[in-house]
Amino acid sequence: MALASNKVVCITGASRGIGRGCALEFAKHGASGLVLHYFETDEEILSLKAEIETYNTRVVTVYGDISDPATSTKIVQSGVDTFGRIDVLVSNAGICPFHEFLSMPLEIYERTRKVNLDGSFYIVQAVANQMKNQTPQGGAIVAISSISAFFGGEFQCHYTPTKAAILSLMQSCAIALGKYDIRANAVLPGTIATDINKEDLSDSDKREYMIKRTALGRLGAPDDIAGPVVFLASDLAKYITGTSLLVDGGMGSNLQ
Ligand code: NAD
Ligand code: RM4
Repeated sequence: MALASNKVVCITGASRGIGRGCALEFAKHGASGLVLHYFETDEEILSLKAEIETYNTRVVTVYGDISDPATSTKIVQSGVDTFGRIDVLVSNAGICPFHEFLSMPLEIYERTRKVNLDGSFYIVQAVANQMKNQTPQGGAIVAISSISAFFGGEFQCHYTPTKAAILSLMQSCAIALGKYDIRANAVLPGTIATDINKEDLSDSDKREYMIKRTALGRLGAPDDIAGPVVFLASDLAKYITGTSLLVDGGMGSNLQ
C-alpha cells in the first residue's frame, strides 16, 4: 500500500541512520517529494538522492546546523520553493556524545540540548507555520524521541532529558496544532545500530547486554523505525495525535 502517495515529506538529519531509513521508506511508499536536510558531507546525501530518485520521488537537499534557527527557515523555504507545500515533517536530527556525568563539560551538555531540543523546537515551529498557512491546510509531524524518554543511562544524563522533552513537545504541539489539522506524534526507538552508538556498542559485553534485553533477540535497524514513522505520518493514523510509539523490540518490557 502506498501510504505516502502525493505527500511532500521533510526529514532532518536524513543522510544516514534512522533519517536515511525514513527517506527510503517514504520513497517506497510513493512520496512525491522529499526535502532532505543534512549536516554531513555532500557525498552521503547525493548517493541517497540518487537512490531515492529511482523511486520517481523528487528530492531537494538542504545543508545546515539544526541548532541554528536560520537552518529551519531555510529548510521550509526550500521545500515550498520546490514543491509548494510540506505535508509531513520527521524531526530526526540528534546527537548523543556518551559521557560520564560528574566530569561532563558544560559545553557537551549545552550542545546536546541545543541540537536535540532547541533544534526540534525550531524545525517543528517553522514547518507547523507552513502547514497552517498552506491550502489545503494541515499535515503530520513525527519527532524521533527515544526509549530514553522513559529510562536513564549512566552516560546519557545530558541526552535523556532532551528525549523526554521531545515527547512532551509533541504532546503540547498536538494540542496547539489540532485546530489546524496538524497531528504531532513521537516515535521512541530502542537501541538501533547506527553511527550514534557505534563506539558505545563496539564493547562486545555492552552489545550483548543490549541484545539480551530485547524480546526479539536483536538490535534494531533503521528500517525497523521507518515503517512506524511512515504509518504515523499516513492517513491510516488520521485520528492519532499526541501519542508516543515505542519501537524497541521489547526492550522496555524487560525488567532484567
Ligand atoms: P546518526 O548519528 O546516524 O544520525 C544523526 C543525524 O543527525 C545525522 O544525519 C547527523 O548529520 C544529524 N545531526 C547531528 N548533529 C546535527 C546538527 N547539529 N544539525 C543538523 N543535523 C545534525 O544516528 P541515528 O541513530 O540515526 O539518530 C537519529 C535520531 O534517532 C537521533 O535523534 C537519535 O537521538 C534518535 N535515536 C537513536 C537511537 C539509536 O539507538 N540509534 C535510539 C533512540 C533514538
Ligand atoms: C537511545 C538509546 C540507545 C542509544 C542511543 C544513542 O536513546 O539510549 O540505547 O544507543 O540513544
